[in-house]
This record gives sequence, C-alpha cells and structure tokens, in this order.
Amino acid sequence: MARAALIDHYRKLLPLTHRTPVVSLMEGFTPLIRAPRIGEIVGAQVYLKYEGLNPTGSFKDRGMTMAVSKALEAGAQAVICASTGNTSASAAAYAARAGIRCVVLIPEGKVALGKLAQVAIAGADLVAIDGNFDEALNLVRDLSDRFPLALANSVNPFRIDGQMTGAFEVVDELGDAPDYHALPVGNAGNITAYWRGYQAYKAAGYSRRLPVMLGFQAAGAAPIVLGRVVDQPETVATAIRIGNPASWATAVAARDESGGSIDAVTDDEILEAYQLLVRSEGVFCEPASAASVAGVIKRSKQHPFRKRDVIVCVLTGHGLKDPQTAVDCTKEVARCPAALDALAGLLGLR
Ligand code: AN7
Repeated sequence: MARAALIDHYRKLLPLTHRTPVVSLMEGFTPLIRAPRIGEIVGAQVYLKYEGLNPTGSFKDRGMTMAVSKALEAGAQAVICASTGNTSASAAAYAARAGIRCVVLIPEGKVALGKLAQVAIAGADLVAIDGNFDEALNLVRDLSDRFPLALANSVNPFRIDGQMTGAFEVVDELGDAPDYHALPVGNAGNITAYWRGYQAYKAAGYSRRLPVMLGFQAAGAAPIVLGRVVDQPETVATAIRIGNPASWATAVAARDESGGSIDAVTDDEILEAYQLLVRSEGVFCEPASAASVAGVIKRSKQHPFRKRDVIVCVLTGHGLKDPQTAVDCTKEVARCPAALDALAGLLGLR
C-alpha cells in the first residue's frame, strides 16, 4: 500500500483538521545514515539525517507541506516568501502542486544556482531585490499584511509544526532521542522546530529523553553567537547568510533549555567538512548543511564526546543545490587525447 503523506502520518501531533486539503509531494522519511569515518574523528556515534533527499532537495518541504495545506484550507490564492533559496524552491513546488500563485523575494546575486533554477522553472514570480535576506523578509511581512498573500516563511507557525516531523523520525529510527542534535542555524526556524518536536514526542510518550541541541552559524553571519544583529552578513554558505534571525528568541530557548550551545564555524571549517562528508562518507550536501558537521568536529576538540554518545547531524540541503561551490572546491578536469597509452600514462596505470 502507498504510504501516507508525512503530515498525515504524524497527524495526531499536528494541527490538521478533517477539512485540511493535504498538499504533499511525499516529503520526509529521509534516511539516517551512519557516518563511521566522521564518528572516528569526533570520537562518538555520528548519524547524518540526509534532508537533501526531500522532493525539492531540502528540509523546507516538511514545513511547506503543512503551511501550504493550511493556507489552502484558509482559502488562500497565493503564497509569498523571502528566501536565501531553499524556502522559495519548496514554496514554488508546493504552490504549483496546490494550483496557487507563488511570489518569491531573494537577495540579488546570493542564491545558489540550483535553487534559482527550481524557482524559475516552477513558474513562481521571482524578484531579486537589491538588499539582503533580512531586508527581503521585512518587505514580505509588510506585503503579506497589506495584500492577500499567505506568508510562507518560518514566522508562519505551521512551518515550524511541519518541521517537527524531523525530530519524530529521528526518535522513531533510534528508539529514543540522540544525546546530541546538531544543525546549522540561519533564520533559526529549524532549531526551534526540532526542539519543539523532541519535546512534543516525549510528552506523547514516544521517547524517554531529550537531546542537547548544538546549533552552528557561519562566523560571518553569527548574530546569535555575537548577541547582536549583523547588518552585512557574509558567508560562502549562502543559505544561512542571515543577520537578524526571525526565530532568535526560540533558538536561544532551545539552546538553554537543552543545555546546549550555538557556536560559529568559519567558512574554511564549513568547506572542509563539506568535502570530508562527500569524500569520506559519500554524502553530498550543500555548504550550509556542512556547518553541523564542522561544528561537531570543532566541539570535539574543545569538549570531547563520550564514545557511546549518539550525535545526529542534520544535512539540511542537497549538494546539487550549489554546483558552483562544488566546482570551485575541486581541481580542474584533466584533459587527454582519446588514446589508450596516453590515458594509462595520465592515470598512472602500469
Ligand atoms: C540548507 O531558504 O532561510 O535556521 O530562506 O537552506 O531554519 O533558517 C534557508 C535556511 C540551513 C537554516 N540549511 O535553517 C531560506 C532559508 C539550509 C538552509 C538553513 C537554511 P533555519
């Protein structure tokens, strides 16, 4: 039998009614992949929650199936979002599926190519603004106040509700919450959602414990770490190039209530983890996603983990989202005449 849509599967813990028209692309149920080589490096049991395998290639689909379903239930004819790329790729697809309009504001020149391609081909109204994500989000909030446009950013509580399903899946698979849950932090919706998800699942009797939450921002876009708004955020991890996170307070609550931390990792640390993930484990994620692993490696040098500790790192988006960064990180393609001897020589085969 075909499986249920994600939010139908977890319907008991979500604000669905019998009238909610569930808009689904069969998101969620992503694999939890053991990462023995990274585990060796950090001295613990590491698992990768590979969210790049969602329908549009990022974790945003978990919240978008919920937000678009509830928007449709409320009679919305259009959704709007500001985005560093993944939210808009997801909104464009779910709006297309629902048969409603999608308006997207992005920061000019700072969205990875794969994400731009997804939004454009899905027929969304795409506008690049001369400003950063934070400015785009302010404009989108004003527009959705004034016009009949449903807000699809994670300030919409249904987005957070849908994203709680990531935590439910981790517990379903491990049998309980992990010791540590690590993830990148941008607008801070996901850390808010995972923490709420773990709490809700425990309250419902599905787990006995809660994880320590470890959030990681890029050093050039680390407002929560610094304790102040960053006016000109900058990082190679464009997905988390955010200087004034909308869910700031709830991210700090997740950190403090779980006894965790929100720390910064440099672009070099991010790119190192990004390459390590695909070269040592075969798992290709986008740069922002690698901040979770970069952060866990950094932390392991400061506060060693115990060997038996279970650490789940969320890889939030697929590597193909940002082909340019992948190409920039690698050496040029070797060239060779179409001849056996020349090829054997080039490859060092004797
Ligand atoms: C791959 O798409 O903010 O802390 O507009 O795309 O919940 O914001 C994306 C964020 C991590 C951070 N990893 O999550 C957007 C957007 C990836 C992301 C984050 C994003 P939040």
